[in-house]
Amino acid sequence: MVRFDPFDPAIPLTRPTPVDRELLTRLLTDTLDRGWLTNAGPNVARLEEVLGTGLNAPGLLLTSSGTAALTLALRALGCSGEVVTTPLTFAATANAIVLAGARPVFVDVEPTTMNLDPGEVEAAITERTSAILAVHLFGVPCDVVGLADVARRHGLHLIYDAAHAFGEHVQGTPITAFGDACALSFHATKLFSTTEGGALVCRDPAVTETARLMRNHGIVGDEDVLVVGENAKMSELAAAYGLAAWGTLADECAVRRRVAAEYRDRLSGLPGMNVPQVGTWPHYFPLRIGPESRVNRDVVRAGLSELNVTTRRYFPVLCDTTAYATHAHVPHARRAASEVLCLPLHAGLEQAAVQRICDAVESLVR
Ligand code: T4K
Repeated sequence: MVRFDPFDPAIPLTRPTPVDRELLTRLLTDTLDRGWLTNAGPNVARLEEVLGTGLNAPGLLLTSSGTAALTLALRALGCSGEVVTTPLTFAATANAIVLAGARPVFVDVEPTTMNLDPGEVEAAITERTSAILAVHLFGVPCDVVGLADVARRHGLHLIYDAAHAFGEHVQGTPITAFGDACALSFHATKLFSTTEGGALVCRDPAVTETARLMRNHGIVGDEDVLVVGENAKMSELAAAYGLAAWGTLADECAVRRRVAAEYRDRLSGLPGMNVPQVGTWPHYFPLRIGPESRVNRDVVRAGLSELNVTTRRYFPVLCDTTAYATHAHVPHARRAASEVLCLPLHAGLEQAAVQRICDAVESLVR
């Protein structure tokens, strides 16, 4: 292998999308002057309007995190018993099911998209199943037609975790319009961020109203608690950050698409490399390093780590983790989990750095 000098400073996996600092300063100053920091403040109302219109997602509710949005969705829809889901996701997906009082049932994914396989979902349905919770992993849309068909025929709720799919569409329809509810994450590592935060979009306005109520402890008026809720509210400071981030997204996406294209150009021809197509709103670059490669994914990861390049093995299969430990039969998910290596993807990556990362990968696998 050719020797390369390590990057100094290190290359992070991602970097928060830059915000309009002048606007943020003004919004924060106004917020502090108002002395209204949370509980249905004007920044939250404005950001709900901006995102609801910008994403064509009427009724969008901001939440304190993507996890809170998922939990609210499950609870507002009344899901209980078993929820069929994917094991190839961030822990939050399954954690939300448990937090909502149900049990996750893990089934296998499709080998190519790495998203829930509708056939596997159907085979796992029992009389206790109340819902399907699917993830648009790495922004690649699920088989929305197949999953809707299974949900309809079995009378199940269908919820989407779109934490990686902010802004994406399926044949012109916004990703948030599929299923009974769709959750977004605005964590600092996401393309669109409010530092911590998320959003929920529900198909039925009555469910939106239940979720809105549950987001603030289920309290109505001054005294009554109508339903058991939680504190899933976004703060005014987080919403101000989101308002200042919204205008910078187009530039960030354009650079990320260029970086992804450079990775594709350089890595596609290498043996065993399965190089992803990223969407219009790229979050991740999940390279798959298959058995035809001379070295496996972990060797490439270790080599890049020596060069101070941060990568991630997103995601360990949840049904094999200590907390879930059901060891379900999910061979496609396990294979994907052993092959995926997310490479750095953000607008702070200069072309020369991308080329050096590709040189290093090439030298490791050749
Ligand atoms: N569903 C799915 C499918 C998800 O992926 C997630 C979250 C959720 C639901 C739940 O949404 P939230 O409740 O979180 O809103 C991160 C995030 O904590 C998590 O939000 C995210 N998915 C998950 C995929 O990644 P880590 O532990 O891998 O991130 P960390 O801290 O190692 O950072 C990764 C890179 O980002 C590093 O290179 C450093 C850089 N970074 C990180 C932070 C926090 C920054 O540059 N600035 C920062 O502020 O979990």
